Amino acid sequence: MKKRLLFLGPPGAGKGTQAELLAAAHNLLHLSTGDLLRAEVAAGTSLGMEAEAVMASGALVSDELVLAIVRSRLETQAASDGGGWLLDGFPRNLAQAEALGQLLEELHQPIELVVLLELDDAVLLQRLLGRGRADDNESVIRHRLEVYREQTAPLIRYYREAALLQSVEAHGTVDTIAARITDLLA
Ligand code: B4P
Repeated sequence: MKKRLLFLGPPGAGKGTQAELLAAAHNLLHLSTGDLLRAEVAAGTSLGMEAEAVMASGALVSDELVLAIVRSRLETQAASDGGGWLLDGFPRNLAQAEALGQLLEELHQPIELVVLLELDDAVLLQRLLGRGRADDNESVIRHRLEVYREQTAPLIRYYREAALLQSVEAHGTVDTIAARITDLLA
């Protein structure tokens, strides 16, 4: 079974929802940069204070900051049991993808599968407005979708050319989508 995974997709596609289920089912380290950043904000660390306003606007937090967080988690995981991991919401742009590639080369842990969750903007908007997180109001969501199209969507081609990408239709119930993803892991 593939156990070094990356979830890609627009905000609200359900990356966090699916990643949590899959990580629990297969004992993978679930690394959500969004969750890690929100934890820093909640703890009031200097990193959190730097990230807070950026997240509230829907823009991306600086690459240096996000990379530092991911590097320390992946190094710890590699040094412990070397078990699998699932990256959720990272990388978000080409610079992050390239830095991740270098880090994984150092750790001798290449990505085995990139799962692209695909969903229409209208459904994304509905889901996010329903979730009601601090950064889930309509104008911020629209900005996050623009940022996704400009900075994150180029990763689709990047990972497709590396023959790592598989797409999943992200309409339907949580269980239906989870089954579609599980089929790709064999
Ligand atoms: P994230 O935390 O990554 O959040 P997201 O993309 O908005 O949501 P996700 O796709 O995980 O959707 P979810 O499962 O929650 O990013 C937030 C911010 O953090 C970014 O804007 C940025 O500022 C910063 N950030 C994060 N990573 C970064 C990085 N690498 N670099 C720089 N900045 C970074 O699902 C959404 C809703 O839909 C939920 O309410 C859920 O319950 C519902 N839902 C899920 N599946 C459903 C289904 N099948 N049917 C109906 N509803 C469903």
